[in-house]
Amino acid sequence: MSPVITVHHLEMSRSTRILWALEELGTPYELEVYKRHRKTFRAGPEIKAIHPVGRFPVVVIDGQAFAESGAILEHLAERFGALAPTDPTARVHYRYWMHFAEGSLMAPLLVGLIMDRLRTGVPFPANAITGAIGKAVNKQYTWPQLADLLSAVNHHLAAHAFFSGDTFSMADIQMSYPGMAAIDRVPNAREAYPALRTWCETMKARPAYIKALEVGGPILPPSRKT
Ligand SMILES: N[C@@H](CCC(=O)N[C@@H](CS)C(=O)NCC(=O)O)C(=O)O
Repeated sequence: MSPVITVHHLEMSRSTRILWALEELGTPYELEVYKRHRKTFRAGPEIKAIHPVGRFPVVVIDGQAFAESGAILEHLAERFGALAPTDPTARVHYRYWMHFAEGSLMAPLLVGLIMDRLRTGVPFPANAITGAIGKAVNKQYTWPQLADLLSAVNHHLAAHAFFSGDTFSMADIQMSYPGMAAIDRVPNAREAYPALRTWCETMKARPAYIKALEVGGPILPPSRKT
């Protein structure tokens, strides 16, 4: 019997990954959609009633609440016996990228985003000073950090079609949010990381990804270039 699954999904967020995984698995699920605050872009506190961490995604499977995207994806892979490689070499890649997404790549991406907001999200004329600080932090810390990390991603994808090697897996879904955010938001990423860009385009063409966006809306917020 199929498990009863409810996805608590925050618009324009990492929880799109869970919708995508469930569409790939072809299993039914219920959806609860939460909106971001228009100014702060934060989520409200209601989700804490479902899971105390108060972050998205949260998935309830047969009455038990699960949080943390990577852990949810691994649980789904085990439960459905799908989208995780069994070959030992592929499993090494799989585990590495499953952890790399949130453990290494997301932190500098978020710092970059926040530093950019010091220019665009602070009123004039204070934003001249805060923007200069943000720009300096990004130049000295964020962009060099991301250059190292994204070069490693690009290097892997230049040699392998997918993150676990030859076959699509949950590792591709887990890497989708930082991978797509990097290509969309990091200066010159499209030119500097062509294998990552091609992989992003391949992922965006998958029917289950397209369905997840139809159901849950865009994965990223609109970019604020000005
Ligand atoms: N590492 C966690 C991150 C969870 C997280 O921070 N989610 C964001 C959405 S992308 C969130 O819930 N933000 C709500 C807020 O900050 O108010 C995961 O991958 O599940």
